[in-house]
Amino acid sequence: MYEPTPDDRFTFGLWTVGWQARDPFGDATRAPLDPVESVHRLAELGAYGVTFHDDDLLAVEPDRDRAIAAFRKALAETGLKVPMATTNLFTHPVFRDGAFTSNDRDVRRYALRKVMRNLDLAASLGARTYVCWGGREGAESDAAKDVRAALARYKEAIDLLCGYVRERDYGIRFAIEPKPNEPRGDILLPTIGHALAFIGELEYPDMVGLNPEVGHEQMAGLNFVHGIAQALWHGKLFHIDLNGQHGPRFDQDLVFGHGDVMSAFFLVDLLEHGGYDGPRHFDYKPLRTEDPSDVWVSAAANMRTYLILREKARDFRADPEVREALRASRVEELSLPTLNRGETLADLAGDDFDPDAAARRGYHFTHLNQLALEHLLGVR
Ligand code: GLT
Ligand code: MN
Ligand code: MN
Ligand code: MN
Repeated sequence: MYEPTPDDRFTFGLWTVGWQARDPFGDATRAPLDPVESVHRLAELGAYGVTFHDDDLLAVEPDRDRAIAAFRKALAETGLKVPMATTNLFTHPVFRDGAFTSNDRDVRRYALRKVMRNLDLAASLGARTYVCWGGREGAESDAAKDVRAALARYKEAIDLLCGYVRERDYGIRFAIEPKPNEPRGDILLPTIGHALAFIGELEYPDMVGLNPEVGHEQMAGLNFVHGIAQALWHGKLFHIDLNGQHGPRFDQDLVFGHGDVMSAFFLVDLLEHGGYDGPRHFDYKPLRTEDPSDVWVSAAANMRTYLILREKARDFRADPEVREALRASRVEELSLPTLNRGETLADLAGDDFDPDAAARRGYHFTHLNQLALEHLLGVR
């Protein structure tokens, strides 16, 4: 039960299991992890694929060609796929004021080169999605950044990179990952909504979507399930970062479900029944308290939690009492267009609607929510 297989399409960033647990107050508690070991371990646990930043491949082998060759060999031995890749535009001090939107033009030019080089590798490994997390694109003070100019440079960068991918026929789409703050005081494109609006201004909007992360929206106090529903509605959920978070505070990157579990339940319900067919990608950090062996316990926990929630969500949808409660709450009625086909606003005049009578009809949402909670808690 709850044993993951590649058909479940679970993927992990190399930087997740490989996190050495350095934080702003303390040194690493774990040694660097060889990407080759990560690939083998994740395959044994039943994952479908791995994702990486250009620099993740160099964790133990500084020679890029040799590191890539070893990675390719591990992929071939295990059958693990690389559906997504991304660029590290945040660790090196050169990116201290950002990459695509650094005030320093030379840095912006270097950032584009760094992305192009890894796009070539990503394409050769079969990746179809390229994530852009602009963690350093932002500011600590409003005097320091001309935000309108920064957005123009952000657009310039994404437009150029889309052009690069089209020229080379890589078949890759970009996924922007919003985050409100950390490491910058304020990050550009802080939420799903901001990023969606930005995409509408791009030269190739069809090539650009989102990679929302659970914790990042929750850091901003937002409802992640609503954000994902809106991304799906726009056709923009290209990829997703699953993890856990306890409300607005620093980015915790907990194991999926180890934060707001009720939200995780409704998220899985939405992903499974809402038309998302991309990888289920975990972007979490094994706790700093943990031993190297616990890293794999935590990797397995992400997948197991997802599978448990998937089963609970299916049971919830199949439960006759839930169906009755959904009807009583008129949830399905919302899918009915407000005007009939052929009707115009003028036809509304003919309605003999009694607002006082309608105001007496409650929605019984509490019962519906309790049924969800009871499925989640395993008592139904
Ligand atoms: C970094 C960040 C994540 C992003 C990764 C992609 S890197 O670890 O915290 O949320 O998804 O660049
Ligand atoms: Mn995060
Ligand atoms: Mn992420
Ligand atoms: Mn049940």
